[in-house]
Amino acid sequence: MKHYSLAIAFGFLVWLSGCDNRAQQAETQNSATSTPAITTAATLPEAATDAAASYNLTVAYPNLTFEQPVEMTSPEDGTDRVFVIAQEGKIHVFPNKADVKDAPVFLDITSKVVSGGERGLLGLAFHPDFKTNGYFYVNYTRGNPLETAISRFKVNPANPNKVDAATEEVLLTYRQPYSNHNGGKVAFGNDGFLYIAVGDGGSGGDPQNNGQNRKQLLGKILRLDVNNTSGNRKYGIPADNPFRGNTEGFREEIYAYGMRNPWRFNFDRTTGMLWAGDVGQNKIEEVDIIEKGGNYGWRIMEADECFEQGTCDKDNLKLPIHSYQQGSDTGRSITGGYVCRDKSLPGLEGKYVYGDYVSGNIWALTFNNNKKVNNQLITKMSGPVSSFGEDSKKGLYVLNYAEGKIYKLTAGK
Ligand SMILES: [Ca+2]
Repeated sequence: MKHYSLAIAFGFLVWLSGCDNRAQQAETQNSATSTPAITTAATLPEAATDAAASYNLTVAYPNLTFEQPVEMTSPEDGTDRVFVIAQEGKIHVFPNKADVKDAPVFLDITSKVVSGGERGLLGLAFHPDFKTNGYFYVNYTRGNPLETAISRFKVNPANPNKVDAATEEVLLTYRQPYSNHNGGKVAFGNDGFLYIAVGDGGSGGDPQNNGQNRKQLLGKILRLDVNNTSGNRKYGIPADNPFRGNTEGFREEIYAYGMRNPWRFNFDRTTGMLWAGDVGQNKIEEVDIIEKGGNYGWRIMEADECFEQGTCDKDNLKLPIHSYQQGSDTGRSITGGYVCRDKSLPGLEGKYVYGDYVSGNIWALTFNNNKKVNNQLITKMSGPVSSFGEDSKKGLYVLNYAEGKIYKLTAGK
């Protein structure tokens, strides 16, 4: 496995990152100190501002513990239910109440999923008309040779908390040449189209140059019209997809390219803007505002810098709105979050809240006209941040991958 592991320090796998250098860095770091790489709040450099004391992480559902949770989301169907993915291949469902006692299995496809490291059941998106059609979409890895499947399932009409796995309709598959960098997020935009995060295929340094190769789906954000079909495809190509009808052999599913591993992206529910955290290689983690047809640079660039060279042609490449150098105080693997629309967090309204898987840091990025104003550390998770989540009231949550607990982001005193 060519991914960065903190197994020595914590007894579980760190994923999403990806190369031998980082594994070596981690081992060096861990053998050099007897304490974990995660720092305490007292040692944070830019961190300890007033804002840091103003936000807390509170266990949202004390009775519930999940096996390696990687996603939390809610359909807008009026039921105020929460859905949580366990990476091995299960989706749990429960009412959004703090004292909820258990979280029954909504869907179990563990027998189909190849899980472990960065593989598994990784993404879930409810159709905008889920309330009437019962459709939802998942992103998971399977098979030998390994591939990603984007599939649709349909909820049991007689039991809204149950799904027959046999309802699966596979829409799209693509080979995964290495076990890491499988992307994972799926979400519907305000345009009603399904967006898919696709990593560069893995190893380290994108050896196949997939990010820049528009004839491949790897290293991209894709956009599909799941309400139509076209030719042999079980989905349509939106009329304004940037490479629709091209004569160069580019994949028409592509919405944006030059991504490394955009593990988590989300739409701002108010503005519709698409925000992604793209996991860095050896040096830099980045936040991108994803625009149609944009080339986000990988592997020419790693965030703001030329990748492994002094100079490179940056023309026509999209730069991140924000980036941070990897380090024990900052982090080593970004987890993209949400533009906060939680009314209980007025101080974070309209800010992009995201974190780092390795350090547990959680920041709020203030922006104006797509430019960064500032970036504040607001709190810190004791454990790996696998994902952020939203409930149907736009409440903001953070998933602790190792503990299996879900935390609500709350305002302090
Ligand atoms: Ca980039």
